[in-house]
Amino acid sequence: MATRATPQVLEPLTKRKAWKALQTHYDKVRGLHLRKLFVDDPKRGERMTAEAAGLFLDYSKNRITDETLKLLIDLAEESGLQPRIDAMFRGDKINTTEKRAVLHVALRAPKEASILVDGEDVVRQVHKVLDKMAHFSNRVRSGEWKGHTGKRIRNVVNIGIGGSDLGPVMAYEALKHYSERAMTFRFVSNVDSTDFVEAVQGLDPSETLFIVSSKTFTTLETMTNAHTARDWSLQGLGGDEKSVAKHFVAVSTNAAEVAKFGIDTANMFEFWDWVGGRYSMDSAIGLSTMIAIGPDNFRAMLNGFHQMDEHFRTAPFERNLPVLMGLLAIWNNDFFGSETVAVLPYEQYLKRFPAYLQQLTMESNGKHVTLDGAEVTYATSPIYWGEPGTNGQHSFYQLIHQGTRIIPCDFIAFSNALNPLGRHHDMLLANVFAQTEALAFGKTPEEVKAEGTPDWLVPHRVFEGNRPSNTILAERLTPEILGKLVALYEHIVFTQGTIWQINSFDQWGVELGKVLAQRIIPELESQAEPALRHDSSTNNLISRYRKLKEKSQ
Ligand code: G6Q
Repeated sequence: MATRATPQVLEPLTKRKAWKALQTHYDKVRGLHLRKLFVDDPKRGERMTAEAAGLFLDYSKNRITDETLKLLIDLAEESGLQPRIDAMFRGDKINTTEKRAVLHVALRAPKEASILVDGEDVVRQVHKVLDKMAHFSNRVRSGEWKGHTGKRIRNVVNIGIGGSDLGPVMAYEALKHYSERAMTFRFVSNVDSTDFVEAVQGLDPSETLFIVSSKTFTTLETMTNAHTARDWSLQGLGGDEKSVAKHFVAVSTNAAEVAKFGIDTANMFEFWDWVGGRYSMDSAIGLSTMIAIGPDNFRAMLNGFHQMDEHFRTAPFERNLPVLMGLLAIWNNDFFGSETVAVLPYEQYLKRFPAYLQQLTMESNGKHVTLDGAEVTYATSPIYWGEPGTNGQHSFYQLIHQGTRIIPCDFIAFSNALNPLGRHHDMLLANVFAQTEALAFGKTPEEVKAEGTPDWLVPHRVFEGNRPSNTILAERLTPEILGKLVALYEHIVFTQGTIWQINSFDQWGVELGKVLAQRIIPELESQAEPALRHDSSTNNLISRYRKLKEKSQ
């Protein structure tokens, strides 16, 4: 266990010594070009790299010097990063606004570990649920678990939203290569009825299992979809209420609501309030993932998560992947003023990874007050976005190369294809390397002219370069590597949240939406004209909707 001391009283971020030093330093280095940095230090591309748990990180194409790195690490230390890491792993209630521990790391702790929350060993609870999930997954996969009419289950539909959907969808897509191809997996999240209708299109209710995934079991979208699914299932199975037990299971922290819905709590897979929704894909929320890839692959994924956890907890900051990437993102965000980060996986199976990261990063660190409730005076989470390469290259990369904004990029690539075909993989990887090179070094007017470009066209073909990127290389996308990648970004978020001194684990912005919609629903559904008491815009929109609806009925 690392032993850096907790700073007695944490200064506000902009008053910290390292922050001020970084400001002075930024004025000195902001004009430096990556072209020069690489010429001055021919070994830079080998030096500014780090490797852990099978992930290789090249961060040399960031606009940094050795001094920048040193100051960023000073900032992490001055911000009490190590003590806060230790506090998380210990199970301290660091989610102060919800008075909860933050223990997604316990979800992948080995059996022999022990972490106490309110006197209970949560690792024991985790493994109990994992075993129950494995038992159930095996029964469904083998056909031992039968539907109401005696047929085996061939279709699994996960119903959930936000943290109870994005992880399962992403993991299913990412690990499709390892999935049971004889089964169909679908996901319903949106309260838009189209989502449900399309998800069950062509499915036979007698062969379909619904997993209702909801931490609270009260979320409007999920409960609406779950009731619709119940009706669909019952209708297809002759209306026998007993069939629900064979076609519905729940993943939740709320046993009372699960029972109220009619699901036998014996078929409920539990998780706990110390697992945040967006940190839950490796909890029971991953039941659909486990059924798809099997318990062994699921455990391999957990092992990957755990390896990255251990790296984050114990590695010195200068070699610590999540710490380095978190700090570099802060450098780009708070000093260069970059407002977004593009995540660009060159692996088709990771097509939902950027969408998954949007919730993880932005719901966690899209905050405007510090832990003490004071308004922040600096930018917090950048906007994360992205698409798999090379598709993005034929679309928005134009702006990344030649637009007026600086968009730091995370490129993610693998040395081995899961579906090798001829020269495809070399071509794919050539594109990754070419992009990072072009972004960093660009093309000068002299180079463009030397290609015989007429003078009037030269400015259009110039690439300024100096655009920062990280490259993450791994051997191949396996369940274990996926676990490592997700844990890497979880801990990047943690690192950033600690420096910004915000609570990365609450989501009051999401709660507000949940409450407001509940107020408006009766105003849309009531027979009598409701007395609307919103602002004039909202009142008008509601009235218009009611009129249009009436007209078409
Ligand atoms: C995640 C958020 C949010 C949550 C959904 C679904 O961190 O809290 O995205 O996961 O609102 O909530 P339930 O799982 O309770 O239905």
